[in-house]
Amino acid sequence: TTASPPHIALLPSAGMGHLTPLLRLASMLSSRSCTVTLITASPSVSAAESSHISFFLSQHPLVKHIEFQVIPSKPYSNPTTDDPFFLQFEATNRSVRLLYPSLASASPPISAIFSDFAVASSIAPVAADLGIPNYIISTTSCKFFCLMAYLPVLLSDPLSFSSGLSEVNIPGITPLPLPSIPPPFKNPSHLLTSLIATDAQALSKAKGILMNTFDDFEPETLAAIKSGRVLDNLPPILPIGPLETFEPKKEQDQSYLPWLDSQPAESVVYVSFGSRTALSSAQIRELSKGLERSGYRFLWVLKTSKVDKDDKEELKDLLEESFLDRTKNKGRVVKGWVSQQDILEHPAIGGFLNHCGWNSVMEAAWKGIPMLAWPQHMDQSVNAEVVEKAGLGIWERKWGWGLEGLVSGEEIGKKIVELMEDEKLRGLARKVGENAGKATGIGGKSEKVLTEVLEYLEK
Ligand code: BUP
Repeated sequence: TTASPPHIALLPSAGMGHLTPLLRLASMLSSRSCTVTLITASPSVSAAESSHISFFLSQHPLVKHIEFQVIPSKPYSNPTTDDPFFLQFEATNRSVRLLYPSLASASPPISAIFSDFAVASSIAPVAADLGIPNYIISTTSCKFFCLMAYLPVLLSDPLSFSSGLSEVNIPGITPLPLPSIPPPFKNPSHLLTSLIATDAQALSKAKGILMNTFDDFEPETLAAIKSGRVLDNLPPILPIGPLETFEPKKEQDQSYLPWLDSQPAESVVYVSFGSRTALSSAQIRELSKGLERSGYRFLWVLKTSKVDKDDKEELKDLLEESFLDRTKNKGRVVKGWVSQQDILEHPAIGGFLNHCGWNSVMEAAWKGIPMLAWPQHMDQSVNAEVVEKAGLGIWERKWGWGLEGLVSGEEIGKKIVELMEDEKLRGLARKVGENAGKATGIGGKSEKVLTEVLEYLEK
């Protein structure tokens, strides 16, 4: 008998940065004839997550859906954080065992569970009991993954993050400057830190680690972790990125697209800090000054709350009317969800001022768009260094974490000019785009890795 394609269940974690890559992978598997089951936690934190899940399912009628209720955390039950996404990570982990019956009774039987790193510790015992192989999906850079995987070792030494040190050493990879370590990691009892450390300890039980990155983007770090130099008990490291996007052009309000159509090639700076970063009102003002000072055209996606449902402020309350007036031919400021895909592939876009959320980095890499990195939290400073090293962008280290200090409009303006006028960078970024295309094309390194995993899982 000929082998038939596997049945893969995918379990994402909270936040668009986690959901997006899992939906993309689900779509790729579905188009490779796998049976796909998408498992989602309900209720989701943001409106963007629920609308993307519905949209994905409407585009993929063959994909099965299991929705499970998360057992909510008690409000204010955790003294170390009130971040709704972190609380949802914890609640999801606590609730994963509820999936046991539906996973056990699935038909055809599930060949593998592909689950987010942030649920690694809770899915491992379920998968083991059911005898189903579990692959972990890393939605960040390989370099930041190394830091998370090595975190239990670092936490066991109280001096690892001491302020007297300038860098953190992880075997096999280049040292991480201390300021790039996410501040919560310095507190072992922080909810996020303890969750990540617990998940890291479960990695060795997985069958493999699928990563949304590609060999040519992080060659040294990938070589180190693959050869066991970082930790010697990790399963195979499987870079399969950049993950292909499935999102077709949306009909939703995209009034900026006709405007972009009328701008010269590579003349517009696209500004976005992802779905979870709200800049302070003072920083919003400085950024507006910076954009205006730079003299470049811009498309700016503005968010004022961590969770989209709370974002109620209007543009006119955030920016001076005179700014909006003076720049009305030079730029567009938009609120709400945009299709970043459509924007990044638009020929008018010449640069990307961004927080270095890893999905944004992989999208910019694929399109070969030069980035100005301005990390805001979590993995983003480590990602910024990766971006710089890969030749995809520039990073002004002294700006620090975006949420900490205030960067002046003058400095922002200068840096934007540097981004837009650096022809060498533009060439390097284009090359990154070519390499990304090669990796994901037929016979490319990332494509081959995914094909091999699926062949292995065929029944
Ligand atoms: Br905002 C926004 N439109 O308006 P990241 C984001 N995106 O398509 P984050 C849109 O969401 P984490 C919008 O293209 C990317 O695929 C964007 O993920 C898309 O950053 C995704 O870039 C956002 O990883 O998540 O949201 O900060 O903190 O988990 O990295």
